[in-house]
Amino acid sequence: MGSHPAVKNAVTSHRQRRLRAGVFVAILTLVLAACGTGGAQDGLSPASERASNIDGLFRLTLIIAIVVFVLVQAAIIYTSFKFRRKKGEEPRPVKQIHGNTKLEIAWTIAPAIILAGLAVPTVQTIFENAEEPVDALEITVTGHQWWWEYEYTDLGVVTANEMHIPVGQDIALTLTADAGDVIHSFWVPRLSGKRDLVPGHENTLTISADEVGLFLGQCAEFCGLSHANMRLRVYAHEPADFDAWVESQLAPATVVEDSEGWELFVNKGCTACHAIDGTEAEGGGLNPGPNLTHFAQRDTFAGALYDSTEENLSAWLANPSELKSMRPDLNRGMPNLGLSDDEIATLVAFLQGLS
Ligand code: HEC
Ligand SMILES: [Cu+2]
Repeated sequence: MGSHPAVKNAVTSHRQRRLRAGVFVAILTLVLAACGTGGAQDGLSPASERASNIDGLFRLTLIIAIVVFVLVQAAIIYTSFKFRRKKGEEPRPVKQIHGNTKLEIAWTIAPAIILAGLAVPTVQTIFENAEEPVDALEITVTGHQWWWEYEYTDLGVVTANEMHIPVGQDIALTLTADAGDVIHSFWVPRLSGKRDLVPGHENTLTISADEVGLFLGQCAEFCGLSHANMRLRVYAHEPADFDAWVESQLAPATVVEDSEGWELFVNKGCTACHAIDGTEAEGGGLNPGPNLTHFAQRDTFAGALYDSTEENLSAWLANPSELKSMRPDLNRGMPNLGLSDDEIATLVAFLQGLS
């Protein structure tokens, strides 16, 4: 016939406590999971000199912060035990005090000295990382809502989202965005620092990789609807492999200009937004999309969000906005072109033939 109210309360609060403990453990697990090192986007395992400089500065700051933390916590614990109310004492201390000028001056000056000290290696790192790159490969990076365009200015290669670089060489990036776009930020934590791409303005950033591998990054400046879907990849190769990649990028597009795929590509208006070098597909316009000349050489598409599989590409052509939030009505992103299943299959085969 229902339990006593007090018993019921005890049961509820016990449950609540267990629930709270469960939530706490879940959150702690998530936070700790984020601390693992060695990830492809982990600034704590730098793979270049500049990223190492930043990492070193972070570690120095962290050590100082830990010392400060331990000292402050120790002082708090010490005072709360030492000056706690003992049995039989008045709730309000008999002797009232107000402030301590010497202590206050000390804890104002001490942080100021620590910060002034930290400023020295900080400024040093900023200058070191801003040093002119030597013998650099030049790439212009243009941030678009919501994908990356790379132009290898000396080599004549244009590609999207996936950057290929040789190991052990400085890569001089010129970072910009089109007028009318918004600010983006280029960040590959293992290869260098972070730098903004500002519409109508050019910033520079030097990156490099000491080892062969795939390094991940993403847009680090909130840039609207698909900011979180604006990812990027940097593939670092041995110089010979990089040269081979450049060669394959410079080869003419493998387009058969009277094929069914090509006809559809032209008739459905893909050519208006997408360039295929060496054909009449020039791209550009109000809402340019990635250069597709060697699209089949890319592992991923749509801001490095999806693997370039037949299934994903079919879904993309059927309704791009379902795979990635975009606003084609505002000239941001790829519109739904109302393609039939047959047309999609033909176009996917065409895209996968662009090697
Ligand atoms: C109005 C311009 C426009 C038209 C027309 C258009 N696209 Fe796109 N397309 C885009 C934009 C913009 C993106 C980049 C979307 C993103 O990743 O945010 C894109 C992305 C793509 C991608 C992924 C490229 C990559 O490397 O990430 C493919 C493939 C593609 N489009 C194929 C097509 C095909 C095939 C057609 C014709 C049926 C077409 N597009 C028509 C604007 C357009
Ligand atoms: Cu962005």
